[in-house]
Amino acid sequence: MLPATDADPFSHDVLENPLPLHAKLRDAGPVVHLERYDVYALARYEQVHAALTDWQHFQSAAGVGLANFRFEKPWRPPSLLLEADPPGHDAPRAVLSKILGPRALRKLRAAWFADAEKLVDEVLVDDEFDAVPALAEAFPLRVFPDAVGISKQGRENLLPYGDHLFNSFGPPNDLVARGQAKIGASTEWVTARCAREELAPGGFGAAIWAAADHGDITPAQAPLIVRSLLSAGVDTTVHGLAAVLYALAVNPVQWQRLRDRPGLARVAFDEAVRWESPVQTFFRTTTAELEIGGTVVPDGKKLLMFLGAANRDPRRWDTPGEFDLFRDPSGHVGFGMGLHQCVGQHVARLEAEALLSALAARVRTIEPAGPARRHHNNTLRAWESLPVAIRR
Ligand code: HEM
Ligand code: OVM
Repeated sequence: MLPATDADPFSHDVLENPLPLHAKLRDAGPVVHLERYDVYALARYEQVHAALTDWQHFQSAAGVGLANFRFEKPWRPPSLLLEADPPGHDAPRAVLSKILGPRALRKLRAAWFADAEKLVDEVLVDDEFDAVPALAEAFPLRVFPDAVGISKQGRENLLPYGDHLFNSFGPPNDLVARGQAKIGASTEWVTARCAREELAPGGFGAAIWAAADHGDITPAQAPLIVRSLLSAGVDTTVHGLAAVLYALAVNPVQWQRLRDRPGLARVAFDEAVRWESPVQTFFRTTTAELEIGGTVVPDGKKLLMFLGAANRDPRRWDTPGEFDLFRDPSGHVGFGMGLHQCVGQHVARLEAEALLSALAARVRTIEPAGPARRHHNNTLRAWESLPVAIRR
């Protein structure tokens, strides 16, 4: 028998604290019917991992949100990466993998470390500050748009655009309605930034256009691939950095470990991506009648993968609720897995390594200085405010 629930994963209660729903879904069975949306939920690591690594049966081209692109018109032209299947997915993916790969990022490393040190020195003038605007937002906004190569003007559109995009993967609830009312201008601004003549030489954007000149992708594909960077590259790292700062602030023993061994910065970030899962969920669509854990899921159904629940599944992780720099977090699905696994993960890790290294070299203790506040988003586990007190 297929377990079912009328719980709404996109209600404000759940967005404030999704952990109780995650536990309930994992314990209900390998697949659970969400009656409210007629979709199938996967919350255990085994089934989420299996769905992520089987693109033939769990497709993305019908959209990775609740909307089924077979029947509903997408609110923007679909992403050539996220919302595509092979063979169309292959060329855009190959191009971005190279442009955002570890080798290509080596030339940004020194500058990003220097930028992080400058920002941290500015922020540490105060011994109390809000780490969300001061660090988690400020650092990506300082380095990433420059790396893409877009104009300075209008960058305040980036976070609202991403926030609305990640809301739009969920149901058309109040969060989407509020965004829709004011997102038109940001969408126009983002779209305009993707043109060849807008992108500074040497940046990720210019490299995408160079790949079109080289014939690896078509000129018509280039602007949409630039759009993927502006869509997925900012809010994700903001909330990823906020997650690791929160984790370290509430776990002083882990902060001391990082201070003692600054080489743990990367592990700290990946462990925070596991522990918090800044991207909580994505959907897939079944391409055949499937059997999952003994129950039958019909063809053409939307299926919701709870990355955050898989990343804390006690069937896979020891003491999953603990943020622990001595564990090996590899294998977490916070960046996805398989064909669509985050193509920007090396960018995200480099940002985190730069910022955490600068902090660890300067800050003896960091602790909460008031209640942290969440920002509700249908897809992101996001932050509004994270007041901290530091001692140098
Ligand atoms: C894909 C999470 C940072 C660009 C993904 C996926 C996840 C994810 C879970 C898989 C989607 C799926 O399977 O349907 C994150 C997290 C980040 C982050 C948690 C930060 C902590 C970035 C950055 C960029 C980026 C910095 C750009 C520079 C992309 C793109 C895809 C993707 C273009 C689609 C790849 C494909 O479908 O082949 N990300 N991401 N992400 N990410 Fe990230
Ligand atoms: C894209 C895109 C947008 C949002 C998220 C994402 C997490 C990718 O436009 O390709 O990956």
